[in-house]
Amino acid sequence: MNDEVRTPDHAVGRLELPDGVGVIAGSPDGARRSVGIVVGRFNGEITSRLLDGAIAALEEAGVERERIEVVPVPGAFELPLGAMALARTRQYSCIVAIGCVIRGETPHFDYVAGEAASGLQLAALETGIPVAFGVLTCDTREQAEARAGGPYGNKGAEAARSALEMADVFGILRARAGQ
Ligand code: INI
Repeated sequence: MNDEVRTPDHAVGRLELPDGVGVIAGSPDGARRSVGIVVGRFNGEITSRLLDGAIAALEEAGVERERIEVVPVPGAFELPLGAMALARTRQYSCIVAIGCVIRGETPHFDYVAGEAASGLQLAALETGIPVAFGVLTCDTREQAEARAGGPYGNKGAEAARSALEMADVFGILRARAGQ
């Protein structure tokens, strides 16, 4: 599938699980799930493509379009607050955060990208709702285009599948705990 393409920097082999151990593995199954998406307007040409990829992947996984809700925010810096607000409603199985940060001349990039990453993780850890990181952090616009439906796939779609997979794992664990 084109949107799973790895860059040459990454190892291509699949995870090999040893025999004889219990494995609790989720799958990106979207049936009966509601999904919240928070998306940055900054670098909107790129984030629009990531958003399209995410929605297509969710629908492909069985999420009904009417059960996808999108919250646009100004930029990547605002993604954690948006994700936290969505997660706290407890109306969504998972949240997909989409943004694009491109390095400029100043250290601004490091603050925006760093806060987006740590804030999104915090939103997930604080609420227990999976939050996927569909945020590109690139040196150039070309690198971003390559990962937003270009030769290196669509990272919005990957994030959407990751969010569904984690929601599924949580569902399995909750069922086993009798919750
Ligand atoms: N926001 C982004 O999403 N991407 C960027 O590349 C970016 N740059 O480079 O400045 C950016 N800045 C805006 C930031 O996310 C906030 O919206 C803004 O600082 C207001 O809080």
